[in-house]
Amino acid sequence: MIDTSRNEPLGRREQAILAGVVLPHHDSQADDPLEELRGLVKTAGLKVVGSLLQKRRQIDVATYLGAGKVTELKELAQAHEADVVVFDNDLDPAQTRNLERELNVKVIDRTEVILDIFATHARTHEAHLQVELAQLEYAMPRLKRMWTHLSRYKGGIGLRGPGEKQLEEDRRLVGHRISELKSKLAKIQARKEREVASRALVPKVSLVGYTNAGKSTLMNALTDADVLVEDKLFATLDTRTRRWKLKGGGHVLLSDTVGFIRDLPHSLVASFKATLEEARQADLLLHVVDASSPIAEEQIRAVKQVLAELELDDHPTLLVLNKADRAPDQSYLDVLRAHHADSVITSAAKGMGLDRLEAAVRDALAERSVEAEIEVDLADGRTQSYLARHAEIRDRIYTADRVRIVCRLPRRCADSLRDHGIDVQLGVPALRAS
Ligand SMILES: Nc1nc2c(ncn2[C@@H]2O[C@H](COP(=O)(O)OP(=O)(O)OP(=O)(O)O)[C@@H](O)[C@H]2O)c(=O)[nH]1
Ligand SMILES: [Mg+2]
Repeated sequence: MIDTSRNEPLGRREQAILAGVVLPHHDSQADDPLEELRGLVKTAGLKVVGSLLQKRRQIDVATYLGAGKVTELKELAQAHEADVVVFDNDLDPAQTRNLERELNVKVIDRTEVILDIFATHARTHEAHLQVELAQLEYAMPRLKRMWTHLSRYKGGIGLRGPGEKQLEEDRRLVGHRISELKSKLAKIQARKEREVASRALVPKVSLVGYTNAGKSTLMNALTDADVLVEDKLFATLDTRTRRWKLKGGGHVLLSDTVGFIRDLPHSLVASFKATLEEARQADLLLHVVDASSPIAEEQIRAVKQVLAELELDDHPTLLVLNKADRAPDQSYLDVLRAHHADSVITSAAKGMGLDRLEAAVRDALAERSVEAEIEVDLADGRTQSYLARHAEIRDRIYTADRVRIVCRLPRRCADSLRDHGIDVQLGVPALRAS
């Protein structure tokens, strides 16, 4: 099991130096390329005592940084009595080993920090399983290094998560545990699929977006969810679903989900598929953006990339430009909005723009479902039960051996019935009026 009992490290906080290499194709608009890493490291409970950045045309294969910079980094680490050097770039196991030997302190990369935060924030059984899987997949090719760690250092970042006992097991046992976790998660996912599908009649809306964009705050503002809101990265790791009552009548099911980040470790994306089931089955995604961030566009791109990895990129999506109250000025918001046609400006914290958001959601959902008249054989029980599950049935008109079902249903269901050769006629307002 993962040790998540510890939120705050005991005693003196571990001291970290941040390090990164900026390569020519790096296109970040951020003033400080290490700013996000700084936030991650702080969220993980470390104290940042220094940083070092190198611009290079290409990386040094052995140590990532050039030899001169490695020496500089070593002096920096010594001067600040650092316990750990955190790299913004992904290091392969050999690079980590080489750097540790040169620097004589523990070296970890951004992925390890993210995994560590996930391990500390996991609350539910499912989240624990997912994090454990991601950690083991990350650790697998690095078992040897972690072994060295165990003898050289006791505990600390990079070693939280799969307990020390687990790391003492050999590769085969880790492999065995990985398949066990995968099959447990597959079962959870199958159960969730059924659960979410059984709520078919109520429209489903999912909040997705970069970590810290304000998804949970928006969830709280729209429903009485009372979910945890924190100025920390990855505050939310599991999905909460609440009923959102629309002012104009009716309601939808709104889900809050785990936040994304650029270069999210692939194993984490994969293992969080079960948690993202709500998003997968949503009729509409609300992509929440921190519109006050100077790198809002980059974050939008990163989220789109993760959505694509999850095969959610062709889902109907509405962009929510949140934290408008903190935006540098109106023109910044105008530019963002001009770039993204389907977007709504809000401030979840100040309760601004929520009515506009509701109207936009209502419109988007209305487009997603259609009024239809569907005629089937009375003997066709399969189609009738499909409609009972997926459609809001308004009327059934019987003839000798057929039934005409007047209903409202998701457009994709209507299309799928048509594909199966069922007689579907769209838009029959005359009957509805009666
Ligand atoms: N100024 C301002 N702050 C906001 C707004 N919405 C959220 N925040 C703050 O932003 C921080 C993150 O908010 P959360 O709602 O936890 O963000 P999240 O997207 O759920 O983050 P994760 O769960 O970590 O992915 C908190 O400190 C909120 O108070 C807003 O509209 N304006
Ligand atoms: Mg959240």
